Formats: sequence, C-alpha cells, structure tokens
Amino acid sequence: MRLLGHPSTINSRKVLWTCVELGLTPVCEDWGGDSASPLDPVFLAINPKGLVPVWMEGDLILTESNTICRYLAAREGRADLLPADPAERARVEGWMDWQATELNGAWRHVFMGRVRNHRAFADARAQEASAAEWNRLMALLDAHLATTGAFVTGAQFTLADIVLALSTNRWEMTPMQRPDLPAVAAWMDRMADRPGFRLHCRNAIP
Ligand SMILES: N[C@@H](CCC(=O)N[C@@H](CS)C(=O)NCC(=O)O)C(=O)O
Repeated sequence: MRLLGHPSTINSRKVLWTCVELGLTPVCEDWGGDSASPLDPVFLAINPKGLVPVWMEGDLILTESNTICRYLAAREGRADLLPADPAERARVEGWMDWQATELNGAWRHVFMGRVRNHRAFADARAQEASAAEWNRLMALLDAHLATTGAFVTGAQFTLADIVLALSTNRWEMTPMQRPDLPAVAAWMDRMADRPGFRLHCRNAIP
C-alpha cells in the first residue's frame, strides 16, 4: 500500500486520518504541498490529474480523496465508518459530496488569498464574498449538528465527520470574521480524543 500525498494538504489528510481509524500503515511518499510537484512527469504518469492524494495497491491506482476513504473503509469491512445499508450509506456520502463540492468551492478565494497568499486570489471583495459564503454554509452545518447532538449523520462517527472536520479546522484557522457556531465547536471537541483527529486534523495546519 502506497499513499502519494503530503500531510500539509487537506485531501491527503482525509486519507491519513482514515488510515489511522483503520489501523493501516501505508508507505507514504511526499508529493504536493511543500514537496515534489504533482505536475512532475513521473507523478503525471501515475495520475494525469496532477493532484494528490493517490492510493496505490498492486495494480490498483485510486484518485479522489473521498473515493479513497470510502474504498478503504469498505475494504476493511468498517460499516461503522461507511454503513452497509444503502440509505444510511447515502446519508454519509451525501455529506461527503457536500464537503467536496459546495463547501470546498466556497472557501477557495479567502483561503488561497489569505493563507496561501496566492496572487490570483488577492481581490479583497472576492475574499469577503468567499468568507461570507463559507460562513453561511458552516452555519448550515451548525444547525444540522444541533439536531444530531453527536456526529454528522447521528450517534455514530463516520467518514463524513473526517472530511467535514478537516474543512472545519481550515475554517477555524483562516484569518476572517466568523460567527460563533456552538454545535460545530462542541462536535469538534467531541472528536478531540481520536488519535487521527489529533494527528491529522487539529494539528495547527489549516
Ligand atoms: N478532488 C480531488 C482534489 C485534490 C486536490 O485538490 N489536491 C490538492 C491538494 S489538497 C493538490 O494536489 N494540489 C497540488 C499541490 O499540492 O501541489 C480530491 O479530493 O482528491
């Protein structure tokens, strides 16, 4: 088992945390983030998308962080992290898809501009609009968590908590105005004793 990625990148961290939950210890090779560029021809020959993470296992090459997390939980028979029942599974996947599409799209400008200091995202008004939309979506998550009182899809910790907690850690660490979201804060604290959370989520990396 090989994981191509970097512990500073949010999508690699989803897989790293999932591996901790599953007790898997892949060989990790540094690509992306501050290390070797995934646009290097050696990497592109493996993943033409030029993005991390990549999971390699024999002839199998997987890309897309959420897909890799789902594959690993299913492969290990961990119905607690990814339910076997189709309807329950779809609820977990729905929140994972929301993270990868709506939430991910909202933060791009303010995060890239203020944390990565990327010139293409320097426009202050676009950063403010991005922060406002990110806050709106986080408030929606807060209202939802207030109804579960525990984890994203209910009493059980699942893959949805992993991907959304990583987004939330980024939200907490990006310099911008944020509303108080008590259900989100309580949920993040609820995960504080999980080794994967401490190692790969609340670890002072946005
Ligand atoms: N949809 C992809 C997105 C992957 C992605 O955007 N990866 C970023 C890091 S989080 C990347 O490879 N950036 C280029 C780099 O780090 O050099 C996934 O979820 O795996």
